[in-house]
Amino acid sequence: NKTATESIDPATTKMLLEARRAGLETVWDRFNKQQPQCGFGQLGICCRNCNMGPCRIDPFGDGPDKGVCGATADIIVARNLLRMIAAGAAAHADHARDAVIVFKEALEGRARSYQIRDEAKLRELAAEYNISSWGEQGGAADLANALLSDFGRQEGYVTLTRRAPEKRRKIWESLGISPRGIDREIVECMHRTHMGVDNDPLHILQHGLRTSIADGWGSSMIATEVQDILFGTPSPRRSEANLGVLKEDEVNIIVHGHEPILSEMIVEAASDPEMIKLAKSVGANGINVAGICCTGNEVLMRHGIPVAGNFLQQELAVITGAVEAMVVDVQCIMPSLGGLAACYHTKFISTSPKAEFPGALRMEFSEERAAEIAREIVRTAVENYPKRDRGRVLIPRERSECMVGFSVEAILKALGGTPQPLIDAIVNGSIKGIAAVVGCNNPKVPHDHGHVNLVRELIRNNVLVVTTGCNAIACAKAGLLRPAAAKEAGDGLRGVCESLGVPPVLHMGSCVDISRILVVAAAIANKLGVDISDLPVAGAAPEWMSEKAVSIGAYVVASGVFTVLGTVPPVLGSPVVTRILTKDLGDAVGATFAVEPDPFKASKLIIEHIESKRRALGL
Ligand code: BF8
Ligand code: SF4
Repeated sequence: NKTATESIDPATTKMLLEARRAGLETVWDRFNKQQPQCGFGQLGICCRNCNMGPCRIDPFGDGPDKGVCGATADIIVARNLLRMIAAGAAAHADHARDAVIVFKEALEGRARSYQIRDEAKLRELAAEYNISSWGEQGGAADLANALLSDFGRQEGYVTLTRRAPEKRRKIWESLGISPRGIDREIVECMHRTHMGVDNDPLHILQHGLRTSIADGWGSSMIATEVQDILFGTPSPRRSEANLGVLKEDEVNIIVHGHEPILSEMIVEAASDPEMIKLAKSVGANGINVAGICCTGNEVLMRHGIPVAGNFLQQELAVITGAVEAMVVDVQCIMPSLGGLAACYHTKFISTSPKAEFPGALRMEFSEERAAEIAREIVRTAVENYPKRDRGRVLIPRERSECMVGFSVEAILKALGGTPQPLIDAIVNGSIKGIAAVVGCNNPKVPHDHGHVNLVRELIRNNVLVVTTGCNAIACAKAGLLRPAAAKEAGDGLRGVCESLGVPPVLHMGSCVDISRILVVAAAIANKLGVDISDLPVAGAAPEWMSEKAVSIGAYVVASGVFTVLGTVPPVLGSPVVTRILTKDLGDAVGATFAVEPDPFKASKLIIEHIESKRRALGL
C-alpha cells in the first residue's frame, strides 16, 4: 500500500487514492518523477551565481574542487545557504510591510474596511517605539511610520530586538550580528553572494544569522503585532481540522496562503446575511470558509474558522470536488492548482499583486476596496455552487476537534497573569521543558509522520509543546490540540494541563507567530535572570521545505535555541559549513542545529538536550 508511505493522515491517503483513480497528478507523483534528485543540489555544491558557470564541485574528490572563479565547496554551500535565508527573510519582510501599510492606511482612513481591534496592544507597541506624540493627533500614524522605518533603518538596530534578553543582545553585539535595517540585511545577502564578494564561509554565515534575527525579532514580530492590532489578539477557542470540515450542502470557500489582510475580509464577507441569502437562493445551506496553510492558521486562531489541511493537502482539497473557490494570496501555493482546478468546477482565484498563477482567475486585492473585493470573491464562489458535479464529490469524513488561540496574552491569562506557575512547573519537574515544533510538510517525509510522532513522544516525556504553521495543523488533525490529549502526556504535564484545562500542545499561530514563541522564551529567561540559551527549551522542524523555514531555523538558533531539522538542508557538500552549523555555532551563540529524520530519535535528542540544560541550571 503505497499511500501508507506517503501520509499517515487517513483523509489524505483516501484522497490520494481518489486522485490516482481519477488519473490526477499530485505533489507526490511529481516528487516520484524527480527521483533520483540531483546529488549536487542535495549537497549544495552547484553554483549559478555568474555566467562563467554553472559550476559544480565533485563530492568524491576526483573531479573539480573549485568553480571557474576558484570558489570551493565551502564557499558555494555557504553562499547558497545565505541566499535561502535571504529569500525566506524577504518573504516575511514583505508580508510584515504589507501589514504595516494596511495599518497605516486604516489609520489614515483610506483602508476603511480595517479597524483597530486591540487598542491596548497598539499603545504598548507605541511605547516600545518611543512614540512621544501619543495621545495627540497622529500618534498612531507616527507608530506606523516608525514601524516602516525599521525596514529601511540606517542607524541603530531593528527596534524589537530590544525584546531579547540583555545577555542575548550582548552576544549579538559582540559577534557583530545585531541586525540593522530589515531590508538592508537582505540586500546585503544578495551583494555578498554576488561573484567575487564574500568568500569566507564563517563570515557569510554570520551575516545569515544577522539577516535571520531581523526576520524573527523584526519582520515576523512586526507582522504578529500589527495583525493582532488590526484583527485582535487570539484567545482560546474551539474548532475543527482536516478535509472533513468541507460541507456537502454548503458553498465551500478555501482561503490559502499567508496574509490575514485578505482572509479576514473573506471571512467577514461570507458571514454577511445578504451573501448567505444568495447562497440559499442557489440551493446551498450556507457558506463554509475553511483554511489551508498559514492564512488558515490566522483565521483559525482569531475566529475558530476550521482548517481543511496543511501544505501537502492543498491539491487534495480541490479533488474533493466540493470546493467552489480556492482563494490564494502569497507563499506555499502550488502552481499546479490552476490545472487541477480546471478538472473540476473549482475557481482558483489569485489576489495578490505579487503572485500570479497559471490557470487562475485574477481578482486583485486592494486595501482601499478590501470589503468590496472580498464580497465579489464570495459572490463568485456562491454563483459557482450550482456547477458542482455531485457525482464527483468525495469529502473524507475525518475532522478532529481542536483548541487553538494561545497567544502570549492568552497563555499568561490561563496562568493567572504571570509566567510564574509555568516556571514553577518547570522547576519542580512536572514539565521538563518546552519544545517549539513547527514548520512545513515535505513529500520527502511521509506526510505528518515526523510532526505527529515527534510531538507525541515529547508530551509523553513531559515536554510541553508549542506549535505553529503546518505542524500545528498536523497536531490539530491528530487530536493533539484537544485538552483531552493531556491523557497522552506524561503524568507531570498531564496534571498541569488538566488543572488549567489546556491541551499539552499549544497552538500559537502561523509561521510569523514564531515571534510569539521568542517572546515567551525571553520572558522566562528574564524572569530567571538567565539567557535563552540556558533554558530547557528546544526547537524542531520535522518536515520543513520552504526557504522561510531556513530563515526561521537560523533565527531560532541565533536566539540560543537548539534546533532539530527533520529534512536534510543542502549543506553536506561542505564539511566546514556542516561543522559550523552543528558545532561551532554552539560556542558562538550557545545553540546548534542537528539533523535527524527519525522523529523518535529526534525526540531523544531534544529530551537529552533539555535534561542537560536542567542539570546546568541545578534543576
Ligand atoms: O508559513 S509551515 S508549508 S504554510 S512555510 Fe508554508 Fe511551511 Fe506551511 Fe506557513 Ni510556514
Ligand atoms: Fe562558478 Fe564562481 Fe561563477 Fe559560481 S561564482 S558560477 S562558482 S565561476
